Amino acid sequence: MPFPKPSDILPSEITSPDIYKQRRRFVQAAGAGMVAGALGLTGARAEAGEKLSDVQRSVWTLPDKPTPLNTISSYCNYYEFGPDKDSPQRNAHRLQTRPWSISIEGEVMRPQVIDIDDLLKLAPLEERIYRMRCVEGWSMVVPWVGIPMIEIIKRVGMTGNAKFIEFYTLADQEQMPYIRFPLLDWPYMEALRMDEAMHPLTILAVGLYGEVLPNQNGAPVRLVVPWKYGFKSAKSIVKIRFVSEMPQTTWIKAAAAEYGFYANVNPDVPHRRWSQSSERRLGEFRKRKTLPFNGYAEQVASLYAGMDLRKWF
Ligand SMILES: Nc1nc2c(c(=O)[nH]1)N[C@H]1C(S)=C(S)[C@@H](COP(=O)(O)O)O[C@H]1N2
Ligand SMILES: [Mo]
Repeated sequence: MPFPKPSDILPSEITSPDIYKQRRRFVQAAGAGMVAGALGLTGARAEAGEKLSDVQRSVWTLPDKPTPLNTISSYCNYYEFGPDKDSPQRNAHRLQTRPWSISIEGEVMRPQVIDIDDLLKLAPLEERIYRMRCVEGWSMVVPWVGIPMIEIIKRVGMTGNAKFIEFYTLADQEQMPYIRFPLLDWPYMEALRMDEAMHPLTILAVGLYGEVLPNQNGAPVRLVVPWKYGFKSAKSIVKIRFVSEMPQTTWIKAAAAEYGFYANVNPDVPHRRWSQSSERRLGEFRKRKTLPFNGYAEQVASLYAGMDLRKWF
């Protein structure tokens, strides 16, 4: 799966575990002022926009020009906060991202509840510039900050029965104004096959542009799987469950004919109601051709060798 060459990683870019485990993840943003300073020693605030410290550049990155932060954080899908592209931006300030923990259960050797601040110390934080493609036909380029999903899998250890992995997200009527409406089957749940979850491109993101994630982009932690349509990338995860059977996800329950389990970006397989052959990158006028696996074919196509991708869309 070429594109990162280990030789491309300079030793100076690798923070030794001793260092990153001790250091606080959050450095005080200049504008955060006295309040952050007063709370500073715990590092527990982790507000959107706070700068993340010790972020390493990853070789799993593309040379595309990132979409502006302002666009990424204002043109969102997060139905718990409303149905329009700008509703998440308007409503997600109500989300409390601390304290926050993720329960890891099911077919694992060491089931556990991980506090978000411990999760941040599991591995060095990496910045990765990824292409993201929504099933609706728009795309963007996002400089995520996160850790590889494989690090969590290694920490809990999977049993021999673990074949799929489910990501459940928060569904709290107090904080999320649209949970009371049946837009989707709450809580929002997405899932991956185990080898997809273990692929080095699959990350849990905690930031973008070097800063703590805006709530509307899935704070405090969201999945990112860049070769799949955006809806696979579940936001604000509270539970990860290892299972033996392929689950019914939220979008399959909503419209099984339109949203498949795999949801790999595929210009040759139209959505029931529109073509997927091209896309509009936010901020650009002319449409681009959509690439198989969103441009990551070289890295991931082998995961699907021998599968009929029209059937397994
Ligand atoms: N919990 C939750 N996660 C979600 C969604 C959602 O509505 N709720 N929308 C998905 C869809 S359709 C897309 S395209 C991406 C959008 O992520 P972004 O707003 O950070 O670009 O989030 C995905 N994750
Ligand atoms: Mo989407």
